[in-house]
Amino acid sequence: MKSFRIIENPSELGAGTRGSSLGIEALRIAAINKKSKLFYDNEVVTLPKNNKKLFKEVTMPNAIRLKQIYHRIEVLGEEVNSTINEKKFPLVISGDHSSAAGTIAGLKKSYPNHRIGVIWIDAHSDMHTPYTTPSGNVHGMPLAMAMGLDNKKKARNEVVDNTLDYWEKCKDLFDINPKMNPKDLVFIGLRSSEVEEDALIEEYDVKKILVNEVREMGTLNTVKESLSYLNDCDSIYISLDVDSMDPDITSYGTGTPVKDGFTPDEVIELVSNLLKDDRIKALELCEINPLLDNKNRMAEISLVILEDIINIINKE
Ligand SMILES: [Mn+2]
Repeated sequence: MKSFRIIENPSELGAGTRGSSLGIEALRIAAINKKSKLFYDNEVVTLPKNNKKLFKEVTMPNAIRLKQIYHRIEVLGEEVNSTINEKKFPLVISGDHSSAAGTIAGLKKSYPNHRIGVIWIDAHSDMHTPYTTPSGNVHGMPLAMAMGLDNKKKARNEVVDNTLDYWEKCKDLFDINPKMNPKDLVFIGLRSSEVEEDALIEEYDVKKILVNEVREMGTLNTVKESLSYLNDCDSIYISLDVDSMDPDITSYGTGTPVKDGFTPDEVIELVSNLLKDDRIKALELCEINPLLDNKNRMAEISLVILEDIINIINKE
């Protein structure tokens, strides 16, 4: 049995569309309606809301709210680190995906000598930087932060000094930069990335397994291939963006939906089987946006995914 600690991180500072900080509350409501004990049987730690910052004017257009996001990923990273130190398994539920930079940093802080692997189940590659981002939304940057990449070769933005100060702080979080290597990253379900990100994926030959490839080889072989690719990693983190799923099968209750993704069952099979490997040390689910949804469907589907995963793992 794994002893889970749910870390609720109701922050949406990194998203371009408002509402993902409500994803956690939406998940709780789904749990109450479905008589789920997810938030009752497991220990829950809730990080403070930080929505007030959204009333402030944007001063860093190439990395919007980066100062506040830096403070948030630090707080989240500390919580992930203390959860692991207390021999619990962090199940992070976040608003927007910029949080992942904090979770990876927390894992690296717990295991500074470990080689960290990351399995990124997401429609997007989230490898932008302030130099390359077309939107300025930091939820498209957490992997570049964790890997300490600037991608100046593909720069399109003139980035102002203050932004760079905080970008450096984010990369240097907990005085470890980089936290991981692009060779230790696996994309599963990637189907929407921009040319600047594609250049990095090509330069570092990042491993990716597309939705149709998962279907061809099956979820179990995908799990085996991902874990054997990360053979030299000591600790692994799984990041699950709900937009990895097909919005036409699931819901459009997420900020940046992309068609032709996974079914919920495929996600359950992937994640529950990945978690059987003891090197998996943290799991995160993010980007539920109930304001974009119809009758809270994405939260209900996410609840089923989390419950099934925990049940399968605890039956082992
Ligand atoms: Mn994402």
